[in-house]
Amino acid sequence: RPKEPVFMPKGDGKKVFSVPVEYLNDKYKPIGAQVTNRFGDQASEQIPVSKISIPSLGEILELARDENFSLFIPKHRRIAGRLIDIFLGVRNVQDLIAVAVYARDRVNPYLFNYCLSVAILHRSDTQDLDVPSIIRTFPDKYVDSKVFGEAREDANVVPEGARTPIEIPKDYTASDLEEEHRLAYFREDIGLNLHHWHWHLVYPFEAALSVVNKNRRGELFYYMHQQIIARYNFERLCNKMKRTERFIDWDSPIQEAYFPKLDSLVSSRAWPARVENQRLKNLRREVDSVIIDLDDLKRWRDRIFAAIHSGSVTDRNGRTVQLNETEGIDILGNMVEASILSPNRDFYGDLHNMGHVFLSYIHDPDHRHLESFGVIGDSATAMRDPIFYRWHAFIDDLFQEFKTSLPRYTVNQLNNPGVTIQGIQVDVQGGKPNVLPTFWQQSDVDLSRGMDFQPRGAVFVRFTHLQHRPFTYKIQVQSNSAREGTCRIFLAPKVDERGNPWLFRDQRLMFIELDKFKVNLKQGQNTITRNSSDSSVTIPFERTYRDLDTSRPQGGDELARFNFCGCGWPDNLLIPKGSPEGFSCQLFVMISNIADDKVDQDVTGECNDSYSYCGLKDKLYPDRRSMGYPFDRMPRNGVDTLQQFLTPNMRVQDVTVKFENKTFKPKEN
Ligand code: CUO
Repeated sequence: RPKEPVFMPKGDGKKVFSVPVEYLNDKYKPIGAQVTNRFGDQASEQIPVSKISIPSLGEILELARDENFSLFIPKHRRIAGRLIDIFLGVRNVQDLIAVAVYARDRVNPYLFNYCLSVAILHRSDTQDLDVPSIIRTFPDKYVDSKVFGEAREDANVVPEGARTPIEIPKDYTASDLEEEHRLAYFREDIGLNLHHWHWHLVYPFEAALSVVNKNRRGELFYYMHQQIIARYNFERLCNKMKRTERFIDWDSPIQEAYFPKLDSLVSSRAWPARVENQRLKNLRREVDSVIIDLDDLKRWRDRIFAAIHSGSVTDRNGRTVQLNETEGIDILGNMVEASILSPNRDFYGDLHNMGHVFLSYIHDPDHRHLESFGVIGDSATAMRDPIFYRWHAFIDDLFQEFKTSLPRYTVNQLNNPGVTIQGIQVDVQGGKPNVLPTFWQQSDVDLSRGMDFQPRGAVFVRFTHLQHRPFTYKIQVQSNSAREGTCRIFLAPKVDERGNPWLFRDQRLMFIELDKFKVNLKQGQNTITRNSSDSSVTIPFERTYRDLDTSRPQGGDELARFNFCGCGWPDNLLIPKGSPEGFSCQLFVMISNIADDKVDQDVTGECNDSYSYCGLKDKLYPDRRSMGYPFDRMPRNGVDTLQQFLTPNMRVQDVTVKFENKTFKPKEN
């Protein structure tokens, strides 16, 4: 349709949508022809957009285009659910393009991006489509707002090719006067926040049942966030700080402050900060339809504790559902989060999500200052704030209360008769055995796609993040027969914050999963060799940042896998920072009995390399054991220490994580 107006998709410069006049916003209808001339000349290809009868957007338009969007706010979730349904409901990709093009210029951009991403992830006919990474679309959620002014200036003044990356200082949100700032490198890590955003994109808690109802999603909500807390506490100990304190006294002032230094490019406002000693208050925010008392939150908490202690929940039809050993944690995960799979959302409420909302409005609970929510109100930014970890430490404690009530693993459930681990060694090329070096690494990302109204061309920013040398596990195993097994590798600090040896009941919560993979043992002596880069927890650095790197091919199979595969712990944070003097850790390796691990399904194919925290796309969770096994339960009687816990198929090796305060430039490393 060459005569019709054309809109340029942001950033590309080569392809334009040929948009029917009827789809144009009223503002642009009268000047349709000028819009054509403005962009049409530069287009090398026009993508036709079909004229279909567009479903009414109704309530979806109630969120203005320049407001912020949060999945945790019930009204926002509801309208997101409606837009996702529209995107999922259209018959084919042509119609999806049509309705997306129509919505693009009317709907709130954050809402639009989220809903289209969820739809593309879940439609069978869009499995080979690329969802641009959120950092490409909304870099404002990930980097210091200061760089955008500079980036704009560079893009306008400095010719492409002559631009040098704009450096984001490693410490830009606080100074060392603030003790919590020692953890900023972790909380503000871009890959970490991208992982969290992706996880919630893959596991939405409110949408069509077919989208939400994934295998063991409630349990995975518990486990992935439990591991976040374990990893955060590990980092805290490395930095000579004690474990994060559960946020349980909701009437007391919150000591931790946080000033995010982020500006929203959509709302042209700064993300609100939280000064120290703020208290939660009842929320009276008509504008967001958030009218809720702190007492509501407390009632939900008490009902959930009562359910845990009674071992059963009451579903919405008044029936009793047991919280048993296998599915109990999954039910509880959905109930606490809460997802639409909660057995009874009216009664058990929406505890975890509304906790995010209460905390995110602490600075303006009744909207008198016309302020939006803080970073903890958005899954893309929540992990930046220290209060996120305190809230999730409370949430995790609820789950642990339940786990404590479960039968302990017997020796039979832990042992793998005939399999003995005889030795473990970790090697780093050119380094000492069992010493893992960490350091600072700089990387460049291109922000130009997320910035409007500027000449084209890449504008790179350079940021600094934690990194470690790749390493290799070498595990000596004796087996009395040829067999399969599951190798499970975890790491924990060797001593607690006072330097005392751990009780197993406490240390078990500190174990972070490093890897999990199937092994084929032959009869006799075996040496298992495994590279850290193959971890089932992480995705490679290149994938975390994949579509930031414009030099890489942007097509084919790699793209198709990106969406789901964008979920995964960032490889650069696989192991904690350690300390300059060398931080003592215990590496735990277990080879469990495959008979109780195995899930019969075909796991070949897409994106099967970060399943520990993210599951497998359209498949069952590929490990039948409870997530976190063997550390998810209290120990059997008589076991007080890790050594006492061990059966012959387990072994512990002391390792040291040694941080070198050196910064490597990109490519130098
Ligand atoms: Cu991931 Cu609270 O669930 O942020």
